[in-house]
Amino acid sequence: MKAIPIPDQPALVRRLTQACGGAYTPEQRRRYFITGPQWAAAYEGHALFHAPTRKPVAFEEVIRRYGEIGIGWWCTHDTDVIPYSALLGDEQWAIVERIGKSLAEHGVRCSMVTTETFHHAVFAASPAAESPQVREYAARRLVNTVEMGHKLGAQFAVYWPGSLGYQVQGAVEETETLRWYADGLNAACEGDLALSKKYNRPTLKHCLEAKPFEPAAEILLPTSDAMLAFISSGLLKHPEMVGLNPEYLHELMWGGAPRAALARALVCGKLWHFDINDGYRLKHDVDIAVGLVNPLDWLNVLVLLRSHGYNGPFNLDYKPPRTTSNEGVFEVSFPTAVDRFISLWEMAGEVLEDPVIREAASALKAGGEVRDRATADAIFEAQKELLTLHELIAHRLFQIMIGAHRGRSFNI
Ligand code: GCO
Ligand code: MN
Ligand code: MN
Repeated sequence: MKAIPIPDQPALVRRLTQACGGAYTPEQRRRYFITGPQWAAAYEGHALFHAPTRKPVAFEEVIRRYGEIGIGWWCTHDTDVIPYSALLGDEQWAIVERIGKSLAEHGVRCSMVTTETFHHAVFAASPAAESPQVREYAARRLVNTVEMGHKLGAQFAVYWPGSLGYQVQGAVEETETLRWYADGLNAACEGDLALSKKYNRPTLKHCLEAKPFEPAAEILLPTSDAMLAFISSGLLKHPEMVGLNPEYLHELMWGGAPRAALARALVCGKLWHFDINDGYRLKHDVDIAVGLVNPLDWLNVLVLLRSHGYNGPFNLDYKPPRTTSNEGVFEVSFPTAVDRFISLWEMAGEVLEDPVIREAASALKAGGEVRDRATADAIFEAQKELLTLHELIAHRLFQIMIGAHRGRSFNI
């Protein structure tokens, strides 16, 4: 095949993307509570072993492109948009005002704000470091982010304590560090109670996000379950203001079943925000776009969330791959991620209505007719044939995913 001149490449990618079909319109996409992070679109493709492959993208462009795609909500770390030199002073509020204008201009709203407490050298020993000066600074930053959130109209604040842990044991006493970490969250919640009055708005929903590995070697709060225990530990002054932002991949990374982790958060009434992406078990945080690795598991996750009326954000916290260009991020990566999510969400609706699954599930719940209810063998014999429905339901889910329930078949 002849080499393809650079100027012809975007048109080729666009033509093949259109040839894929199955795209939703921006209006259809805006009906879902799908949120786009500043950092995901602006990710330059760099990592420990990788030089960047993309150019920096400012918030004006991210917001404009999200608006065009039909991603109705935007979220950010404080330092994604405010340089360290401008933080905590007047200059940051001028930037926040510019962000507000950009959002209004492109019909996008701010859903969530989050504080970067893992990148800058000041957090080398975590935001809950031994040094009271570091902790005081971290608390100021958290309250400052809450104020940014109120100014931008956000409903959520997220906390990912990535560096809360250690590389080597000895210096860190875990119970003390957890108390100090709670002090930071307490400052954020108390600050929020005052700020919500000042801005005449409801308080934000403060959501904790766990990740089992990276960047600390040993992590003090590695899973959503650890976060739930922390919320009800008695260390938080306002546990009712604090819930969870589980991330699909972070639960998979430690070997858990993401759907089961979400179920545990649901029964605690703490599933408030959800980072959606994909990846592999027991590997690093590859942050692949939703549905590209485990579509069937994703379908099952969304069946659970739909059946429980989850109405919080679905946050596209993934990293467009290094091989995708700046243009590709907005032409291919985001629109296709959104469209896979919508397809899976609608399919989940179909699963819940599916007559085969409904009848099979209710038959299982009815159980088999047993004469002798005190005998294990008799109870088992009475259900034995019904239990085959477990496998049939799994097959039916697969059929729904590939469209076989609508008559799609493959010819040999
Ligand atoms: C990660 C984390 C982050 C957080 C973000 C919001 O994998 O690095 O998931 O992307 O979601 O810091 O707090
Ligand atoms: Mn995340
Ligand atoms: Mn992640």
